[in-house]
Amino acid sequence: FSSCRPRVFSSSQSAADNMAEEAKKLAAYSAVDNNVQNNHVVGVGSGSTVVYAVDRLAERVRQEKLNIVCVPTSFQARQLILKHGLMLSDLERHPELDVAIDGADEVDSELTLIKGGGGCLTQEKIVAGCSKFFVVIADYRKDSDALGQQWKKGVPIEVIPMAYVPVSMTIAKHFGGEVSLRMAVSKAGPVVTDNSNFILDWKFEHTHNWKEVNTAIKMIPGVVETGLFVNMAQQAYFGMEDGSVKVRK
Ligand code: ABF
Repeated sequence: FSSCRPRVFSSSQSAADNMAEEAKKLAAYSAVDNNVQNNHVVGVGSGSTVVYAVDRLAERVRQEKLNIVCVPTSFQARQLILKHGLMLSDLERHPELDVAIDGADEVDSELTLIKGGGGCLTQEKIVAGCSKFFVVIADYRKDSDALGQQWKKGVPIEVIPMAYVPVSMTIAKHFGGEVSLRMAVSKAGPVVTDNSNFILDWKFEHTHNWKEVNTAIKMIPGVVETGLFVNMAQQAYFGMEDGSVKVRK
């Protein structure tokens, strides 16, 4: 099974978690209502916030008889599309998308993102890169002035399994911080992505020129993709604690 499976909250989740869930729904509904039109090809992201976006997409298709096609970014996204009876497609049939809607782990003031907390960063970045318009949806906890302020788990980096040690050493040597192999919850072994690769989490110590760092890390032999999305998102919709929606452009 992919690591990009929707998280299941226990019934005893705190009031704070309930508030965050409401905020996710607010952001997702607002982003879908303001950016998806009839005959659109829509990139569907991964994670728990996107679940609300797909709910709203399906509702609008039913109510407005919209003709839309969905391209998934993970096993989880594909399952969501199928579950809602939405039209499933892929990049072979639709290499150019009208809009991609996806979550994020953190969004800074310049719309630079950390993504990949759920392990789906590579296909998410490919689909976002194929879209004319890329919209991020998130609750207020992801709204940040600088990467690392809110999200403490570091930048996910997808690597070819045989290279994870030298890649870890190179990143730590050139950029500092700590690099760890992402282990499955069971600790029985490493997380394996939808592309059969491993994930490293780089806990950086200070802010960087993220455009330069992203390029440099991608050049390391064995690196497949980073969770740094630089100059890719056009808008971010944040559901706020007070029930409002903040849009960053
Ligand atoms: C995907 O889901 C990932 O890129 C990101 O790490 C994660 C966000 O999950 P959630 O919406 O559950 O916070 O978008």
